[in-house]
Parts: sequence; C-alpha cells; structure tokens
Amino acid sequence: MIDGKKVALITGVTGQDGSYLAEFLLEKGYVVHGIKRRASSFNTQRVDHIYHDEHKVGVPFKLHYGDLSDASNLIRIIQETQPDEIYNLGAQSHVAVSFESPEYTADVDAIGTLRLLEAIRILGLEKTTRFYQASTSELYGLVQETPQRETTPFYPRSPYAVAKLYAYWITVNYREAYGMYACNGILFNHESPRRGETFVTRKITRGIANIAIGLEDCLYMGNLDALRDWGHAKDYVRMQWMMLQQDQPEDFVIATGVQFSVRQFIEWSAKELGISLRFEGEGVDERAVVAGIEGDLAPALKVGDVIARVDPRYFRPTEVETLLGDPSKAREKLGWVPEITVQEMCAEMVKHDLEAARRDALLKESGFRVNISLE
Ligand code: NDP
Ligand code: GDR
Repeated sequence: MIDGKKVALITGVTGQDGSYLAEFLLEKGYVVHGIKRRASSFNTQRVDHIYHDEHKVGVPFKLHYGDLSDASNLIRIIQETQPDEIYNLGAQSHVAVSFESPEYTADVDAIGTLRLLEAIRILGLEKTTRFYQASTSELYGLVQETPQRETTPFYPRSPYAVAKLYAYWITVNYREAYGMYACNGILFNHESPRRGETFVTRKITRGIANIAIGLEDCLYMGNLDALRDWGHAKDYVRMQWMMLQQDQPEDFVIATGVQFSVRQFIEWSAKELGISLRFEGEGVDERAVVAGIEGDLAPALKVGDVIARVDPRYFRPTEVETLLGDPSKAREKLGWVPEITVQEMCAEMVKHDLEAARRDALLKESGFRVNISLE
C-alpha cells in the first residue's frame, strides 16, 4: 500500500490484457507498475494513452524495463515496488509460434512463472503479495470432457500449452506449499481491437477491412473448422481482479459458454461490411467468395471476388479443434457474467480496423508507404 492505495505489478502490461487491466486498476485507484521489454522500436502503443510524463508528480502508472527470463531483474522490481498484487500476464502467447520457438516459450511461460513466485518468496512477501497466473484453455487441448470446467483433465497440444501446464501447477504448488495467495484464471480465448494482429480474430477483421478498402486482395487462413469460445478482453480482465479479492485463493474457468467456428467469424466480419459470402471447395481448396454486397463499405470489391483461401502453411502440427468453457463456478461464486457478446465484439473490431484501413488508404493515396502485413 502507498498512501492507502493498493499497488499492483503487471507483467505483460504492453499486451492486450495488460493494457485493459492497467486501465481497470487505475480506475479503481491502484498504483500500477508494469514491466515492459526493451525493444529496438516502441512497443508501448497499447498503454501510451495512460502513460503520463514521469516528470509530473504523483504518477500512478510506472513502467520498468524487465523480462521474465531475468530473475535478478524481477527480484529487484518486486523489491522496489512492494506490490500487493502481481498479475503474471507476460508470455510468448502465440500457439503456432511456440512450435517454432519451443525452448524460449518454455523459458518465459513456464520458468518465468517460477522466477516470479521464487522472487516473492525470496523477498519474504509470500504472505502479503497476491499472485494471479494467466492460465489458459489451451491446457485442455485434446479435450477430455465438454464443456471444460475446473475439474476437467488437461491434455496440452503445443509447446505453449505444455509450458503453461507447468506454470499452472507451480502456482498451485506454491499456494499449497507456502500458503501463498496464488491462483489460476483458466481463460478461454478473449479478443478486442487491441488483440495482436496474428491471432485469428484480429487477422480476420483487419484483413477483411483492408481487402474491402483495396489495400489487400486475399486473406490466407488455416483451419476454418476450429471451434472457439470467444469473449471480450475487457470482461476477462475484470475477472482477473475479482479472483484476487476473495478470502481464499481458488482457480476459475473464465469463458462465455458458447462456441463458434473460424468460418463463422469470417462470415460475421464480412457481414459488418455489408458483404455476404459463399464458401466453395473443401479442405485446402476451400475459399470464401463474395456472394453479394450491400451499401458502400466495401468499395474495392465485386460479386465473385475470392477474399479468403485456405493455406496449409497455417495448419499446426497438433491442433486444438474445439474448446467450450463452463463458467458456472465464476458465475455462482463471484457473480461474474460476460457483458459483451462475441458478435458485438466482432462489430467493434471490424469498425476499428475499417477506420485504420481508411487511414492507411489515405496515406497511400498521398504517396506515403503503408506497411500491410497479413501474416
Ligand atoms: P499478448 O501477446 O497480447 O501480450 C503478451 C505480453 O507479454 C506482452 O506485453 C509482451 O511484451 C509480454 N512478453 C512477452 N515475452 C516476454 C518476456 N520474455 N518477458 C516479459 N514480458 C514478455 O497476450 P494477451 O494479452 O492476449 O494474453 C495475456 C496472457 O494471458 C498471456 O500470458 C497469454 O498466454 C494468456 N492467455 C491469453 C488468452 C487470450 O485469449 N488472449 C487466453 C488465455 C490465456 P511485448 O509487448 O514486448 O511483446
Ligand atoms: P489460439 O488462438 O491458438 O486458440 O490461442 P488463435 O487465434 O491463434 O487460433 C484460434 C484457432 O484458429 C485457427 N486458425 C488460425 N489461427 C491463426 N492464428 N491464424 C490463422 O490464419 C488461422 N486459421 C485458423 C487456429 O488453428 C486455432 O485453432 C489463443 C492465444 O491467445 C493463447 O495465448 C491463449 O492461451 C489461447 O488463445 C486461449
């Protein structure tokens, strides 16, 4: 506590969830510290609007350089900030990338969590600092029960999920071994206009907006049959905070309880732009063809254009085909219910990305170079 204000430390503050959580905690009157990585270019775009000049007095939001692979740095930051609550959101969070960088993913996502827990213990804060671990529905992987709840057995299917499995259990172990207030939020996919551009929802909304405006021709996709339980990140960070305000630490599944396919998300995104689609072909030959256009939101398109194709490059060596969460425990024990539906979220993301596409198109028309990457 500083001047009666609670102090929070967020790893991964520059990411999607970290930025929403920082806003949420600042509104609640917290002093918020965040760990950012050193990068060769600016990486604080998601928190720049809440970052005030450090030279001004009484700034409740501070950023510290650090990395989950660096134990001494974590110890020093925790010692300096003396947080009441630590939210461990930092991670190499991309499942497909974890197949390419499995060792790095394990170091940051698994051992990084251990480093934080040990730092708390080394500093003698295990009875005072509460700890939130960003666990994931990817733990269920090859699902053993539907819907998935807190008691469903895990079967991870990627180096990312295996690393997060270690993080999940080391959090449980430190709670049991040292009486720490440490808990896991097992969060199903959650998205927003701040979602990283290479996750499937954002790739779709950004890609389709660019195609509608004429900045790109076609979206190349992986498994269109994957089923996900998608919620809005704003609803999910509220729950992360709620989990640390209970009398006893417990683990919770956070989900909406409904699932849709990647194909459906493409259809909704297109519909937001007045485009109706028809899917043709099968497997790697499948493509989305423009069946009709209403209104003038897609000036660069005509009926018959192919705007999405399957490219096996985006298939994963082992895929998580279906995820559907059961959030009953969160609803009953904490009174948590998601407030934003997946369709509302899709509309918000498309609107955001259409504005960005229009801005880029204006820049291009004026002779400036625009970097469009649809990876
Ligand atoms: P993002 O990928 O948007 O953000 C990840 C954050 O971690 C970024 O701030 C990133 O920094 C930081 N980071 C990456 N590597 C390191 C490192 N070595 N040391 C310190 N920080 C690092 O993820 P989300 O916000 O979507 O997710 C937050 C957490 O929740 C992650 O742990 C993720 O695995 C987990 N999760 C996410 C779900 C989702 O659907 N979004 C669902 C379930 C769990 P930089 O900005 O510099 O890259
Ligand atoms: P996921 O999210 O792997 O569930 O992990 P992602 O959005 O990457 O994939 C969801 C599903 O869509 C399929 N897919 C594609 N995915 C991507 N990225 N790009 C494509 O072109 C594409 N085509 C189809 C995927 O195969 C997959 O089935 C996210 C991350 O935020 C994790 O950190 C988090 O733990 C889990 O959600 C819950």
